[in-house]
Amino acid sequence: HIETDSISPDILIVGAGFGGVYTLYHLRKLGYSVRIFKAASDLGGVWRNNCYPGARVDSEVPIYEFSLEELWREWTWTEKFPGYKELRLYFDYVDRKLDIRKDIVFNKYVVKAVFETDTARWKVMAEDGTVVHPRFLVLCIGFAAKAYVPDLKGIESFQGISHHTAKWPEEGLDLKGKRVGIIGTGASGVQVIQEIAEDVEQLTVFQRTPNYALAMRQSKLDKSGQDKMKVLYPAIHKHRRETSFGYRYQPFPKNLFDTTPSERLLHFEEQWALGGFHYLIHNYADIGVNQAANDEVYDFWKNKVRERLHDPDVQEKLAPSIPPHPFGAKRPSLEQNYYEIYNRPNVKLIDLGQCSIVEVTPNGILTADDIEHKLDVIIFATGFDSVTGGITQIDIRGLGGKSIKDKWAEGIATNLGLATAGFPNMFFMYGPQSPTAFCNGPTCIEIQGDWIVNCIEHMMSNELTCINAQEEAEKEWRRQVLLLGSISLVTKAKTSWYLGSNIPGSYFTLNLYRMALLT
Ligand code: NA7
Repeated sequence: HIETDSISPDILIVGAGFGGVYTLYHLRKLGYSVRIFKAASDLGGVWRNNCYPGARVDSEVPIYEFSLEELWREWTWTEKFPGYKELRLYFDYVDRKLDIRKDIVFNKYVVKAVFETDTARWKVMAEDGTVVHPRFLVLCIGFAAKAYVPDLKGIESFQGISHHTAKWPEEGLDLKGKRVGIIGTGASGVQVIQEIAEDVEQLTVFQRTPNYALAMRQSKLDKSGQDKMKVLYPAIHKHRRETSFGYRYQPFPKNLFDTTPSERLLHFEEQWALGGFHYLIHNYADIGVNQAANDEVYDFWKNKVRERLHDPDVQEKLAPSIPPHPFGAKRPSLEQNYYEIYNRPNVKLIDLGQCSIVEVTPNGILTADDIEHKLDVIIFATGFDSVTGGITQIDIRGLGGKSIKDKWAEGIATNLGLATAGFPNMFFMYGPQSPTAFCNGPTCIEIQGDWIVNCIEHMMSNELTCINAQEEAEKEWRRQVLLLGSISLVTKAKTSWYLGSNIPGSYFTLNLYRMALLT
């Protein structure tokens, strides 16, 4: 091991996305020595890892940015929903303003962390042998740090090019004139499909479950318009902390069947016209818990989608008469021209429910109808071992040498989704049992980041050595998370990263905090 105590900080943060940068900035301002270890070669978190064609955020500005005035005051976005290139430029700008990079050690992939009781410090090891001994360990690795590729028969035999969306080559990939197959129609799949369909010779989409995608209604932004809006930013950023999803808008404070059919049709049309997540979030308060209300929301969505598709068979595959899961039980993507793509002659949709994948062959993908789909490129838009996968792939050992993976194999337990008993002086954010999937990233991160920073400051200024989550407290938090999950229709989806059930043999419980709003 290379002992590098010269960089052993008071606090080690893992990850340099929104969470890592926010926490570093605030802890450093308090005078502590802080370092970030970052696996990639630059900052930007999820926007560093995801550079597949069409990668873009589904939350609009100024909701999706830091709320620090020293940052938003001089920054101008060019689009309401920025793409990954602009988000990377934003992180460059953040670095220029806050001088972040100087405290990040890049290409440091953390593989192990052991809590040493005699010194009450963590011993953290990176893949290259670097070892540091921070007092506090803060994991800001996001919920999508571990990509998932299904274990398909013959996968190694494919002679063409294949990539997972989160492992896309930085230099890009020329898909012009290629026969491309894509597995997965989640947020990443939808974005890739609509971006590449026009360029490729043939696009074959292997869909297991249709995405209930919503119209993004993207728009260009200019400086003068944004400058005028900036007088509202403090209120907008304050308000986003107070809404249940961390956005500008809340669920509509009425139950669906307390309205007339005409009233709700008007409401649906208005939310639809606004675009983004309005139709999901600012819909009636009970659509997440009442199946009959949810069915109405689904039917309106289905009819809107079907209007855009020419082929009745494709209509049924993309917007089925019988919903495979409740509306909102899985995260809808925001789309720009996703549905029109399926009217193109070079796009083929394979419904894996009707015809499953038998194996990957050297030349493509063989389906159960004995057709070999000849492909030059296979794109795995198959998601992540989400939420816990990024944490448990690090060999983290707390009191008594117990590993976090073993602890959570018996069921996830955290206190407030911020810490877990037996792992003192360690915090995580935007992870298990916190609002994660149900909260705009920067909002959740700033709230959790403030809590962690305040806690560390309290300990440092009072010369307290150790903080450890209490088992009783985490039992109560787990009870609340599961209770909220149990009344939510979210648990009705068959395969969902919200439940961990997208990974074969994994959990099937809502391990995220989902606020329930009932009127
Ligand atoms: P998601 O949303 O988990 O989507 C993964 C997709 O891959 C989804 O359509 C899955 O189908 C599909 N999938 C997964 N395994 C298989 C197998 N074995 N065969 C066929 N299809 C499969 O990941 P994304 O990267 O799109 O988005 C993740 C989050 O990142 C997103 O919610 C945003 O918050 C950002 P399924 O629906 O499970 O039937």
